[in-house]
Amino acid sequence: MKRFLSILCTMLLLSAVFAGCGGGGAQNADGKTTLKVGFGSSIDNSSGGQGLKKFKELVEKESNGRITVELFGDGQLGNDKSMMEALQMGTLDMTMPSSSPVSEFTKAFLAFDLPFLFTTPEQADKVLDGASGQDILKTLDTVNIMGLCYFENGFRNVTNSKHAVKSVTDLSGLKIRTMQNPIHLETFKLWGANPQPMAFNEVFTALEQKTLDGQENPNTLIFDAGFYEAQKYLTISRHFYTPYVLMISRKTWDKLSPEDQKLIQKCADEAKIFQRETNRRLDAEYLQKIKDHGLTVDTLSPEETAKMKEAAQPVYDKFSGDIGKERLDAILKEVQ
Ligand code: TK8
Repeated sequence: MKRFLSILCTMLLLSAVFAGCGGGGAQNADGKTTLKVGFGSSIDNSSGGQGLKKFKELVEKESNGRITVELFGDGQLGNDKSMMEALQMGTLDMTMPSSSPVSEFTKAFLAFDLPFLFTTPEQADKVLDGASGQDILKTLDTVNIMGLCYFENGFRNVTNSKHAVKSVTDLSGLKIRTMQNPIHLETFKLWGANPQPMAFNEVFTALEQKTLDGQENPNTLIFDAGFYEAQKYLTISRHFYTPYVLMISRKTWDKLSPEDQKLIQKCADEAKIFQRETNRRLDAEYLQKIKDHGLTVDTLSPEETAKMKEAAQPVYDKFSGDIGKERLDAILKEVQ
């Protein structure tokens, strides 16, 4: 019954969003604009959702209510990939996927999927906000999307229901859900696991039904999506860092006046700072909640981290052509 109701809700919402308005960024007769934003996780509890709320608040205030931002969370409007497709068609105005599925649209984003690329959030900020990150964001131009800026999903950790993972050998044979991304898939294979690419909104059920042993996500989402309820072990491995990419449909963008474009970019940049701070605070807070819930938490030792990094090294070469060799070299220099 619950499932039926949620499907019904989704259908109603979808028809509300896609019907009638005939595309995104609709300017109403009174000159007002409504921007519809879809997101895969919760609006109220996840750091991404709180960042989007900040964006909404700023845009509505700065435009004196001329622009309204409507937020649809929990994958109500689709998953990361299908929402990006809706942006391309102009049936949805904005979304904020993790960077990893974005690489299906433009390969340059694969740079951020490299294992252990960043060790601190400050390193990530520097690359994302600097020339390399901005150059990668610009590649969205080729797919009818305008990239605004990067929010933070964060450092990803492994959970599972089988046994404690303290070394790369402990990953052996574990069925771990990964995002739909070739580097993530290849990396987990190199670590001896049995990776299962899957959309985010299918993960909870698969963990509950034990068709998966585990998954990997930042602490904030492990808590927010309720994965901890179906998992017993968490390893703080920080093996990938995932930015969120805040983006707007090119069709919507082109309908906005230059002043409104400027306003939206400014609010996105401001919300970004708030969101990153919020994410870094919640990462620690939600880890405590996961512990309180009774999960066994291990932190990967520096020696084991080095071993995992070494084992995954082949992906750096294998994907350097897709990323662009010069681009990759520049990033590697910046993180040295
Ligand atoms: C939410 C996704 C999710 C991501 C994943 O929209 O799929 O594991 O971490 O947060 O972007």
